[in-house]
Amino acid sequence: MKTDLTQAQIDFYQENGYIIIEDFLTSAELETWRRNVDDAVEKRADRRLADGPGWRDNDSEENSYYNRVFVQRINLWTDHEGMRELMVDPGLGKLASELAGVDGMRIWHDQALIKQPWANPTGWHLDNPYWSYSSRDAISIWIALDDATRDNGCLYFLPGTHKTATFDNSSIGVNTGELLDVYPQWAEIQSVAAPMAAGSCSFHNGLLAHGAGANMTPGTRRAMTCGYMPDGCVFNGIPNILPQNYLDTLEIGDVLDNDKLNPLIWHKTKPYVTA
Ligand SMILES: O=C(O)CCC(=O)C(=O)O
Ligand SMILES: [Fe+2]
Repeated sequence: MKTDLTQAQIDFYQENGYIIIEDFLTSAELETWRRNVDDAVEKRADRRLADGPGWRDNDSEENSYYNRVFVQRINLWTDHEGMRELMVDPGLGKLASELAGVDGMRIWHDQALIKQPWANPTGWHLDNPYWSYSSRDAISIWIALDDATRDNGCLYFLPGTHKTATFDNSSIGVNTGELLDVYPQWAEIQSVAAPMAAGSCSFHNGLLAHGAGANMTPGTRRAMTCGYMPDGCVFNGIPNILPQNYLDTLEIGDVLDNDKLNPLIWHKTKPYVTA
């Protein structure tokens, strides 16, 4: 795993809100990621989250479009030992922290996002407004487990939008461009496609506008992703993936420092978890 950054890469990320790191994983590492993600996703069956009754794939009208955007399996690190070892790697936390310019990072949630053959596009959206904390330094990694191309649903970014985004958002729904109704001032920005060879990765800011194309091929586009929370962020009242028994203990403004739910995977000075 390539965990060293140049100042030019950090500057590019800060300016544009994303960065692509080619050949991030070695071919041996890529095989390990593929094996673990495939196994963890298979064991989840139709459950998006490890526990809780809701959020299964189903054929309701509300879900029928979204279920065909991607197969989404969240927090695989919590119920698959192999995924846990991969996701708590301090190298990931160090990269995310250095790009974002913060002292340390916690896992917000991971997710496998698998665009199956002929899948719908992923509408333009921001990530951080979905989450239970609000930060201009939130960041996600997206690791290509298959070659991601313009044909099978690679990511697209609207460079620089992280600088002017508020926390308003649109849902990932049937209208791909709905986010531009919320932010009409972005409608003239040229989008950037991010095709990536398997084993490459990108990082994007939690307030950067991004989406992905449809899968116009009979092949599968697998990606493993993780959203990170800068250490010290506070609860904003949005439940997102937090379990009810934890939500019951939280007031708006409380620091989200539960090491079991949101492990600190890297920090400049504090102790952090190691696999
Ligand atoms: O892979 C996709 O289709 C979308 C990815 C995405 O929105 C993300 O990683 O935040
Ligand atoms: Fe996203």
